[in-house]
Amino acid sequence: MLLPLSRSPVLLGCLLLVALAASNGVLATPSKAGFGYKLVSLVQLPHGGGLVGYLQVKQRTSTYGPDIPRLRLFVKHETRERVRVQITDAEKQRWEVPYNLLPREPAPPVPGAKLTGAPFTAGEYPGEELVFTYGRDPFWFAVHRKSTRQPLFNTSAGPLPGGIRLRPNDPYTIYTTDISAINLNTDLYGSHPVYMDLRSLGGRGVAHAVLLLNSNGMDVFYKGTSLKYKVIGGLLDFYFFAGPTPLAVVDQYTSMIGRPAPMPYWAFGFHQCRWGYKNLSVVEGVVEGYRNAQIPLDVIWNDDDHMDAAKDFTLDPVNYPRPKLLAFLDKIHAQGMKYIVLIDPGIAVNNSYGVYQRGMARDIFIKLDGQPYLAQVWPGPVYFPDFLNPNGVSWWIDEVRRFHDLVPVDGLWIDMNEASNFCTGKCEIPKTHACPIPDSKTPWVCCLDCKNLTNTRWDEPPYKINASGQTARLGFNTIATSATHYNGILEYNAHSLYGFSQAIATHRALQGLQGKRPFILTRSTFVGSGAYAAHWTGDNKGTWENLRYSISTVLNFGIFGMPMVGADTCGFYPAPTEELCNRWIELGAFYPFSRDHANFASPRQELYVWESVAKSARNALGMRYRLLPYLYTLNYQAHLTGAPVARPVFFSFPDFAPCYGLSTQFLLGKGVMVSPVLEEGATSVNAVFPPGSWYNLFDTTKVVVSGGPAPVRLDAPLNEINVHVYQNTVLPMQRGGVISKDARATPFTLVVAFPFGAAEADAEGDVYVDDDERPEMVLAEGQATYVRFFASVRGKAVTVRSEVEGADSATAVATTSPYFAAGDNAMLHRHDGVEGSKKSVSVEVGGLALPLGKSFTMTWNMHIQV
Ligand code: MIG
Repeated sequence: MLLPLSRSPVLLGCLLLVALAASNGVLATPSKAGFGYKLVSLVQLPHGGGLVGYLQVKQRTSTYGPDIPRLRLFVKHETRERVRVQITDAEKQRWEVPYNLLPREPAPPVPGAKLTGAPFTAGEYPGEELVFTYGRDPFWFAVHRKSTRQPLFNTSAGPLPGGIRLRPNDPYTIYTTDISAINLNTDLYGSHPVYMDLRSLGGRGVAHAVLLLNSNGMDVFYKGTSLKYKVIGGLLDFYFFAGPTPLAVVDQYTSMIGRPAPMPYWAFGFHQCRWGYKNLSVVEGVVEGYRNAQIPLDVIWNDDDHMDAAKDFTLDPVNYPRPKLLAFLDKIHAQGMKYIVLIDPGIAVNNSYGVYQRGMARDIFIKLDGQPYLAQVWPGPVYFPDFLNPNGVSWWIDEVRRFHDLVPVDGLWIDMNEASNFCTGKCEIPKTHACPIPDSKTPWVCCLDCKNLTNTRWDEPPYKINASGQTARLGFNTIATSATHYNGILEYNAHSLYGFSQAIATHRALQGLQGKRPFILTRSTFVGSGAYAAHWTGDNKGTWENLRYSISTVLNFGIFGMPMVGADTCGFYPAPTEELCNRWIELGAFYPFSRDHANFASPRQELYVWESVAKSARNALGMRYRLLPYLYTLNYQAHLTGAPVARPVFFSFPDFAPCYGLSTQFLLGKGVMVSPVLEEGATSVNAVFPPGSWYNLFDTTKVVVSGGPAPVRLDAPLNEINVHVYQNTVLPMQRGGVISKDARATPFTLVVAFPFGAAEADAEGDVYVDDDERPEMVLAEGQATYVRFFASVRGKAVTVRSEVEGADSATAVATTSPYFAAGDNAMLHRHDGVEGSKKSVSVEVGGLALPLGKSFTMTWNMHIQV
């Protein structure tokens, strides 16, 4: 529930008063004496099936409509570390996130056969890690940790411990909205009603998470001592994840919502995009500009400029003629570069447009009053395909296939899928004037004839969430909330699932089509989107403030299970300064998803435009490309365990409370710290380092030995960014290059970092290698290799040992020569420490070749003088 942008991703403290779900019946927990519900029965289902109980309303109210008289409570410890508490109408089924979109354990149906079990009379219901407790009259519930009895959540709104670091903001509105990301404290493109809570207890950091799985609009109020959810539909379906470490939390969370999608290797290369590459020659010139400047570039993008009259899946015959585009793609593909284009969900209403005709023939558009719902986006009048409709999905898969036959794109960018509409309400094509294709210079002017819908409870619900900062119109600049999807599903309920459902359909389309690992970039996201797509943070501004916000947004998405994320480097609009663009690429080079993108009205901001920016880019992206094997290994780990690629510092140092609120620095993986300059005019940065030795990756002779929370002042001249590797780390690196395909063919180097001056210490690391084309990212013999590195320094000897996962016949290669040699390229650099007589023991082992899919073990014995 941490909205992007405005705050650090840390919630400290706990508490909670739950909720209220209005609109087809209200369910409310007690706030005033005599109100709320009482628990009238409770049974334990056999075979660990959970608890089922019934709640009776105590005294009816009609604040937001009639109360639901009887509620059904369902509690289940679904895993050791996860408990689910679901409250819904006992008599009739309510809307919930469709199980086919987000597969999960079913709850018993309502209404259903009477559930029988043994009466449950105990005061608490323990699982392995978490305990559910409750009160009968009035009904309340709480969840606490079994081991420590520490309370995590309590609806009786008692006083709770801990300080809160979250900036109070009333309310946090969650409802997918196309509102540019420069706006703070508002609903944005995605819906993630989840938070992570990290507390320092007796010097130890302890984390858990709470998800309210619900796709309806909601306001969440944070009062400093409590949270209140005001949800306008669906169920109260809470999931509690026990942690207790931040990594355990994301592991537990993504095991439920879906593991992050594996990304192809090239996706970790650098991407260049712009709205307004008006023809193919301009695009060719950009690729050339990067080559000439020797700045890495893997992927070149088109926004909607390649389209014929802004219509999806078409090519502008004049500016992007197909034969020329194909020749260009042949050329860049041969070099290992990739090409991605944008599509919008709105399909132009146009009888001579095949995509539209086929959609009409298959009846797959969202409807209002029995007719396709008419909206307006870039092509003018449009209909929105319904991705909840199985025919809509198969139609989409077919359209993607047809487009791919036309243009062999390597991925798709799905924009505007909140969904965004230039009009509001029920609209018609005007009879009196033409409705032209909107000019991108005067966007957002609705040319349809529209009337606001005020006549249904879905358009004007009794409780108005604060969507778009408006208090009146839920359907403002989106699909009317009384419109219907497949099977009569209301837009009111499914609104925030639109981008999620489109990402799933697009993923299926690309996967089936290419037999390769799909790459999809989506703007609107929901719980579980990370299993299908990458995300960029939307329309940001080229300001220092927005540069800073990008970090917390990126970190939030890592926690949301969507680790492939980045912000538009140098800002989407209006115009970055040269200095800002320097600092932005230095930071952006370390976003998991690294792309420069700009608005048509912005001046050109490709990285070669300014010589100083080019220099910063060569430096920072040069380091990124050397770190590609590490980033790709983080991608593998994200896919296995949900571990974010870019992480808050507290993920590795949960006991180091001074880093809890830190969103000016972050970690890549476990031990690579990025400390960017975020202030105009600064040439140094005050960085916080958890205790230990941190080696500057650009020059490992520079070491920070941190003793505690006091910030360390680091030099940061205009073209330099500080990136440090933590002690006890073995970092796999290669030589880099300007295209990832070439970079990944270069020799490996291991950077091994020990505590500064230590005579005895260990370090470890790992690397995952595969061909990056297969849809699955798994360790399979002959297809992928996963190597773990162990290094130790004992006295004067450094040993590096590697183990291949799954290899039974490992061979050992050992040398005892003082300076390691294992092949002609092998080298060992020893760096002497900088401080007095103490010597640093950061070493680099080079000349490492990792055969793909082969079992092997390498051992080195290296003696260095320390
Ligand atoms: O109404 O396709 O966030 O990245 O350049 C604007 C044009 C539509 C919004 C996206 C932005 C993209 C732009 N799109």
